[in-house]
Amino acid sequence: MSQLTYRTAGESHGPALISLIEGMPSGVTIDATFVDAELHRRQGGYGRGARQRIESDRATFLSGLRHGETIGSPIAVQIANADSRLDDNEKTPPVFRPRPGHADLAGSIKWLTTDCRATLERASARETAARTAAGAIAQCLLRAFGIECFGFVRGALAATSSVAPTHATLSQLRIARDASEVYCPDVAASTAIVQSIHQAKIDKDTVGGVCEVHVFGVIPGLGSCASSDLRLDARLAGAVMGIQAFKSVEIGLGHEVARRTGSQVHDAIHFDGARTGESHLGFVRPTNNAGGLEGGMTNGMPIVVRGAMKPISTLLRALPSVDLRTHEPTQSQYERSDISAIGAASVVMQSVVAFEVARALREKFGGDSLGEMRANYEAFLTAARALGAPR
Ligand code: EPS
Repeated sequence: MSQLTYRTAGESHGPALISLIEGMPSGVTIDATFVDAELHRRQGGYGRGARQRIESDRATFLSGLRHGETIGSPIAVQIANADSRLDDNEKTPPVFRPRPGHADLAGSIKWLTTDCRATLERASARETAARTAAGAIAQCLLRAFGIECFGFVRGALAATSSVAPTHATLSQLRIARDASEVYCPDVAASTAIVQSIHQAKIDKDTVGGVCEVHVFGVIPGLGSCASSDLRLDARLAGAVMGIQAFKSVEIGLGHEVARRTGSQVHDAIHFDGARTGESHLGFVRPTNNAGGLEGGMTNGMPIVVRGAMKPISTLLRALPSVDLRTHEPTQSQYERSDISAIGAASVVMQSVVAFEVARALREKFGGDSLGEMRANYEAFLTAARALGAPR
């Protein structure tokens, strides 16, 4: 079974979140410490609300592992909610005044109720803990193929970092990112983002931002131009847009491609026979405007994806709304929330991007065990390197 999929279940204030991952080959070492570290990172970042002082997310593996290695069966992961109170009507009352920007209004109409509670419980970004667990597990598979993912905060409001991640600077960047309160590996931009979030708190407002993920070590040929649903760029965009509050996705240059001519966009192709051991197999591209994807397939350059998150839709100062029971004008209901979750969003984005790359890797190299998958991978690389080589 080489189709890698996952599904999550769970409400924000239900007993637990669940992630069910299918299609992992056997023999992959799951670094549970890394999974928990990613869950911990997702809980952090300047601007988070009181909920994160209640929760301390940890992954409990209910199936699919033996002695810390995958066995080829579905992997069920549980993350317990400490703030579990879904059936307590006093602590978790109905919500009749929908928050502009949240799923409240659309969901209440969809499910034919004037109470937005059920909608908001599932729509809540608390669910991203389960996606982070799935993404961290996918990253354990990617590591076995030398693939590394790096997600960070590119900017928020007026602040933008000009940092240009490379494979060679990855460890330094990780240190810089993890030292930043908003997961931005650029001290000046990080300070400015923290300041903006601080100001938003004073103003009873909220802040979104831009996250970026780079994936290093991906060989050419993942994804496919054969069908639109197989294009890896389309899948990455879908995965990123599937994160709560994300409103746009860019790959490589993104929107900037529309402001340049072809000669300023397309990455020249050179060949360096001394570098065939690198992920690009010697096909060196001096620029990476394509973000590692051409024709919906990886081209051996790092994958670069950016996503913009809107500001959190629960504001301390409330916004104009309507009471769903009477249709009278009112103010949106306040629910405890974050001022900004942009740092957390960068962890989630890294996770969902990693999962899509792992899914594409499974599709191309199949196999039921890691050994079989790796043998297929090596055979492909040997054949690819032989293409066009002088005989
Ligand atoms: C969220 C509202 C807040 C956030 C939550 C997302 O939850 P609560 O109402 O319990 O304070 O903290 O995010 C998380 C709990 C999390 O772990 O990321 C929302 O409405 O989307």
